[in-house]
Amino acid sequence: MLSRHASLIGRKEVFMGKAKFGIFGDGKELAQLAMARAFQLGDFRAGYYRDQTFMMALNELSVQEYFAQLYAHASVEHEPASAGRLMNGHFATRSLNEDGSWKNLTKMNNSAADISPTAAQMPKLLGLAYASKIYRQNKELKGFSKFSVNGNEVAWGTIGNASTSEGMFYESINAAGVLQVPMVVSVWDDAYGISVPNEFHTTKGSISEVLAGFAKTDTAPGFEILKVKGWDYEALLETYLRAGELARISHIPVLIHVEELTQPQGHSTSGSHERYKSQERLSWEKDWDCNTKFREYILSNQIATADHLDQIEAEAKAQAKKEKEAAWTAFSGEIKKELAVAVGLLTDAAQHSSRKVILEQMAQELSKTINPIRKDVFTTVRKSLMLLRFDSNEAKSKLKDWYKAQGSLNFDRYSSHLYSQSEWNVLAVEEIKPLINEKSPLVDGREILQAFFDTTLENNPEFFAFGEDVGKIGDVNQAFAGLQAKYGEVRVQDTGIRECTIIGQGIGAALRGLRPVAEIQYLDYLLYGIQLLSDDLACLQYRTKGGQKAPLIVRTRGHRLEGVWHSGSPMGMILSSLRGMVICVPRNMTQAAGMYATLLKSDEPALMIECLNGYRLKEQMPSNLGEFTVPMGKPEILRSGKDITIVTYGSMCRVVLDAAIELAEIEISIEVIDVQTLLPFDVHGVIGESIKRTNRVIFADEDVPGGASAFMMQQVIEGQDVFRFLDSEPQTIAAKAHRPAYSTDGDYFSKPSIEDIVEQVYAMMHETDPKKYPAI
Ligand SMILES: Cc1ncc(C[n+]2csc(CCOP(=O)(O)OP(=O)(O)O)c2C)c(N)n1
Ligand SMILES: [Mg+2]
Repeated sequence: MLSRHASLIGRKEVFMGKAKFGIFGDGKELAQLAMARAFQLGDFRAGYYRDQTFMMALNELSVQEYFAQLYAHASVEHEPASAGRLMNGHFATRSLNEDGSWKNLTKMNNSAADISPTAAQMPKLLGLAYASKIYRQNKELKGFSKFSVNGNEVAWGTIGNASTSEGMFYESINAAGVLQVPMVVSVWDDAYGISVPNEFHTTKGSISEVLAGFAKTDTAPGFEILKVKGWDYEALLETYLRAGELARISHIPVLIHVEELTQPQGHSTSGSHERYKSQERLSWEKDWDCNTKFREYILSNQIATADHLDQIEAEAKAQAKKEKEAAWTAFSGEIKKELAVAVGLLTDAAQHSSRKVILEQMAQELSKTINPIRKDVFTTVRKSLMLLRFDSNEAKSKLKDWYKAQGSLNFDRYSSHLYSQSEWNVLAVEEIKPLINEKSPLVDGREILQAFFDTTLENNPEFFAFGEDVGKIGDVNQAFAGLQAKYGEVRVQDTGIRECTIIGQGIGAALRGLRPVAEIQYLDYLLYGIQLLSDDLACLQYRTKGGQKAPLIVRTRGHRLEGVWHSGSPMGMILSSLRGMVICVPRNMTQAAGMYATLLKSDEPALMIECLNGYRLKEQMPSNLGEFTVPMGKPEILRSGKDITIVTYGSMCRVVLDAAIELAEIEISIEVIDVQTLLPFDVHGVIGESIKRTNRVIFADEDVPGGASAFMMQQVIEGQDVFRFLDSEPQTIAAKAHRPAYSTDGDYFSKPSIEDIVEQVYAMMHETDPKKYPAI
């Protein structure tokens, strides 16, 4: 009843204009009570916006916190799930202490941080369940007692009936069946997805029927598939306790199809369901409302009297109202205080200004705002500072100082935690140089990686790797060759061809203290997983304001090889969608091994793009593998020069270095810089310093024009104050806008070649000194 009244009041708050949007859990209460009964400490939930009752039943969400999120109260204390960063109905518990260290998750009720895209909770759910399997099977993880007790933890998922149409849902279900992980998925079936009924979503209109082929048999493992009515409390309890037991004890995945749920207030505040539901359906929903049915059940079984239930409801309603008011007072009180200070400072500044009348009027209007938000305050202050631009007095300075101080508070409120703010952030990892001398053996690049993974598997029990062909053959380029035989299938694992859930498997496992390397076989196939990386992993720390972390390393290989789908280098796409992750672009395998070591010492998620053509190139084997680290955000000058700086990364380093040799023969001196990591990007301004020496710069890569080369240019030109040192227009060199055509000729005419670089550099020199460098 408390949850129901929170929903009913919530909708009114939106219609009164106190919140922008509302989506509520009414009509799904009873099943969630049953799920909460079966949920145990250490378990995880990954679900969606209907789960408020479950969270409240576990005492992980108060009604006050619920309303704080509805109002977008930008405060961890008041809104612990997202600090006001997410729409209402996005639930999360805080796995981390304030310093970013892990809490003891086995002593908590855990909920992974929700995201809005339908079904995108599923791949992560798979990973959360899979972590239990790893903890149970890898006996060396006994010391990881903060995260698991013998893998007994169940991952509980929830999803709407309509959202099961997404590919991610089926991919996750299949993977869970293959992996046999303790995952219990509840489908809250209210027969609709917004306005669209089940017949348009699901073959046969029933998800449990469609999934029947996944059911386990006496001889073949699979799913336990259960069906239950969402208003039948006894059956719900029995179903959930049974599901929990099967998953917990035997690691059998379970699907619970919860039918006959309702939406008393329709889908959300965006519309009314009277528009698309028949009168018959609407009246059925009224009669079969789970709370109404529960009341009938209690009365008919004489568990409580009608008076008692009325009293409970009245108390629940009063409590919901009281907590709503407390949430509003806390939220609006903070802003009203800021508003009062701003009005005071503005009025003072007005007294000394020739724009007194208009400034006073602005202050007055601001003070009269009904339900003010921060935007009202700061719009007025910023507009007034523009009006005061010719003034110079103490009152104006005070206003300006206050505005500046609020700027850093607002940065913390709305923009902090894109990257880790803990002591384990990547920038804090100390550089340790690789030990190489003339006696160091010359080996294939892939052997360096293989040796690195070998020592890491040996020394870090929480480290493991999985992906397509990673297990038995040790990945398609052999960096894990022989390591499954040495460390077992739990540590080095083959998966199905399912990039999206490979990523989800990694996210879920990393959320539970493990250090997975999830492999995507080729960079071009990252597209299958990039939605999840973008929507879930990259923004995880940000959207929980440091409440959760998942330091997953995604390993892939890209750049130069052959053809449209094996040699793409879609770095601009990656950079734009994965802010919040570290993006490593090592030029060789020694650098890659050092970067992996850095990442494993940090708590940030990362994407590692190895050079496809680098595995068989010779490199010297360092003697301190696993120890040496490559600093993030620190470019390396590969060749010094005085005429032009060329900034590049990955496989293009060799192409540019070869071009630099040819250019040296015609007396053009090129400084070549490898950025090494695109995110973070050159944090100490190494490139800017180089440009101050050469006064010319070209940003080169093999992405499309305007992709990552444009990103690098923006970072340097806007971020490193070099514009005034440039004697030539800064330029980019990129691949053609189309994907690379097949074979060597296709590559030559699609990607930047040595000749392309030589000619573009020469043209730049020609422009500066046509006599010395006549047109070719
Ligand atoms: C990928 C994606 N597509 C569309 C939406 C918009 N959307 C939000 S909820 C919803 C309907 C979901 O219905 P269902 O899964 O049955 O859950 P219910 O709301 O009925 O509980 C849609 C289409 C979304 N959030 N994500
Ligand atoms: Mg639905």
